[in-house]
This record gives sequence, C-alpha cells and structure tokens, in this order.
Amino acid sequence: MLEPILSQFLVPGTLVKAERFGSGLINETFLCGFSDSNGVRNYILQHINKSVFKRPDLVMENVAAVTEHLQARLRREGVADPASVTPALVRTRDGRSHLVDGAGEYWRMFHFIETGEVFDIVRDAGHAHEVGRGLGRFQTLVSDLSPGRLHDTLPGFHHTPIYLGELDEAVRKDLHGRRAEARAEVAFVQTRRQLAPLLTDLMESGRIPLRVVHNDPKVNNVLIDRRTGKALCMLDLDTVKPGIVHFDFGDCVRSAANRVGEDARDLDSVAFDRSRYDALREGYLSEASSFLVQQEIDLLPLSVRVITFELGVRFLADHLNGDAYFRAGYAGHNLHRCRVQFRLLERMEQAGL
Ligand code: GN1
Ligand code: MG
Repeated sequence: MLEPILSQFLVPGTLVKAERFGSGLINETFLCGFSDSNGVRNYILQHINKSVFKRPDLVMENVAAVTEHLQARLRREGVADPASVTPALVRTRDGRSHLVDGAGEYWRMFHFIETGEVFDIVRDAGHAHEVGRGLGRFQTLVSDLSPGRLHDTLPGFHHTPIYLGELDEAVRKDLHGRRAEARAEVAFVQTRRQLAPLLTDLMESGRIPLRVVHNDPKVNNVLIDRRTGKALCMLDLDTVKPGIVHFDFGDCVRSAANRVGEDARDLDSVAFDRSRYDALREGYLSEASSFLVQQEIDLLPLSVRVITFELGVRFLADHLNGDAYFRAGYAGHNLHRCRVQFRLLERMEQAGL
C-alpha cells in the first residue's frame, strides 16, 4: 500500500522492498529499496504522527531548514556529499519537502545513510563517548542557526511542570481505572516534585542562553559509522527547536548511562553507569565547549535527574491516559517504562548526581 505514496517522491528505479524500520515511539518508519542499473539504493520513508505533531507542515519547515543548514555547513567544511553523512530530504515530484496524501496524512523521505547504524542500548564507554560527541557536534553545527528561524512545533516540550500538571490531572480523573496499580509511582512523584521547575526556571530567568537544540537525543537517535564506531550525525530532527542545552544533555545521559536501556524488562538490572556518564560528558564537551558558557557547563549534571524524572512522569501520565501518546507494545508497557526511569533516577541519586 505504500507504492502510491512512494511513487510521488523523486527517487530513481523500481521499488524492491518496503519494510518497517527502527524503534521510534512516535512516527512510523519504513526502509525502502529501489533498484536501477547502478544497483539497489535505500531510502527512509516516514509517516508523521499527527496526534503528537499538530502542525506537521511547520515540523517540515523546521526539518527542511535544519537539514539544509547542516548540509551547507558540511559542504563548507569540505564534505563533498553531505547526504551520505547527515539527514537529507528527498523532494516530492512537485518539489515539496513532504507529501500530504488523499487522507490528509503527512509523509517525508530521507536519503538512507548506508554506513550508519543505531543501537537502542549503549554498548560500552567508547560508544557513550561517541553518543555525547555526536550531540555536541550537532549543537555546534546549529549554533549559528538563529532560534527565531524555527517554529515552536511542540510548545512546552521540555517544560517539566506542565507534564507534572498533566499527570496530576490524569491521576485525578483516572479515566481508565489504572490509578490503583500505579500508586507507588504516583507517591514517588510526590516526593520529587521540587525537581520539576529547576530547568524551566533557569530558562525563563534568561540566565542561560536560548539555543537551537535537538530535544530528543536518545541513544538510538545518534547514528554511528559502522566502519569506525564514530558518531556520524543526529537523526530524528522533528523536535529541533529553541531550548537550552540542558534538555539535550539530560536526555542523552538518561538514555545512554542506563546500562540496560529504557525498555529493560528486569527492573533490578537498571543501573546508572558512572563510567559511561563520564565518557559521554567528555565526548560532549570535546565538541560543545567551543560555544558553551561556563554557567551552562556547571549546570549540566543537574539536568540529568530533571529529564529522567520528566520522562518517567510522561510515561506514567500516558499510562493513566490509556497510552494515547507513546506507542505501547503490551498492556502496562508505559507503566513499566515509567518504573525503569524512576529506578534509574534512584540510582542517579545514590550515585550523588
Ligand atoms: C520519543 O520519537 P522517539 O522514539 O525518538 C519522544 C521523546 C522520548 C522518547 C523516549 C516527540 O522519542 O521525547 O524521550 O520517545 N519523542 C516525542 O523513548 O515525544
Ligand atoms: Mg527517534
């Protein structure tokens, strides 16, 4: 059924495969192969989740602006074929950045980066270093893109107090009768509410600069070069918008320093890995210290607990709201995801972070 969609994009050759790809929780992703006399070429097709992204048209304006900026920067640095090392859109036959199908659904296509691979769980400290470096490099590359150029496509995206308010409401309403089984997690949140405003207060006080940030730099959004093990680029650019670097650093660490990953089945295996944290931080700063101010660097550790707490709160609220936001693979999946984040937060606290 994807053929009518695929045929609208400007790709040479005949479709030979279209299969589901990746482990993102929001959009639907497909790997598509096209063959011509030069062999088979792969592309990524994505169906944008309109219940999360209410203005997919503006998301695509951002994605086009950011990917073009990245390609221009790399070209200036002497990279001959930027599309082989950074996300690049494939235009539609009528020259657009995306397709709106007859049902009003939004689709976009990217060149596939053949030398890259992604992992859901960090393998070792060297990988953590590259994940951090990839993030720092991304932020550096967009540091000369004015935040005012981008739309705020997800207002309040890392505004932890808003998520806390949504959780409170979900607990109060208990629309799906799931409150009783989540009693311990709701109590956990009550003892840590003071974490919620720490980053947003900083941002709103203007004491730290507003920059273009990624907002979703989890491990599997960092593409790694399979030949060298080095970070190639950041993927999943839908959430790129103005924010503070702490949203990124916190999210990257909560994803990469969790030894068993965010979907670990055994809660007791969840551990905060200090050596991976140190490696990630070092990799990040090896790139980002070119533009960060000292105050931003000093506040990096704080961001880790806040963003871990925030994601746990989001998963918990979504569980209570009937899994309306994050794709769930089984009943109770989002409650379990919340438990993993809260266990990780406890381990971070024990580690003195
Ligand atoms: C979602 O789309 P994906 O899977 O990369 C979510 C992030 C969460 C992450 C947790 C737009 O990211 O905020 O941290 O799941 N993205 C959105 O796995 O909500
Ligand atoms: Mg993703």
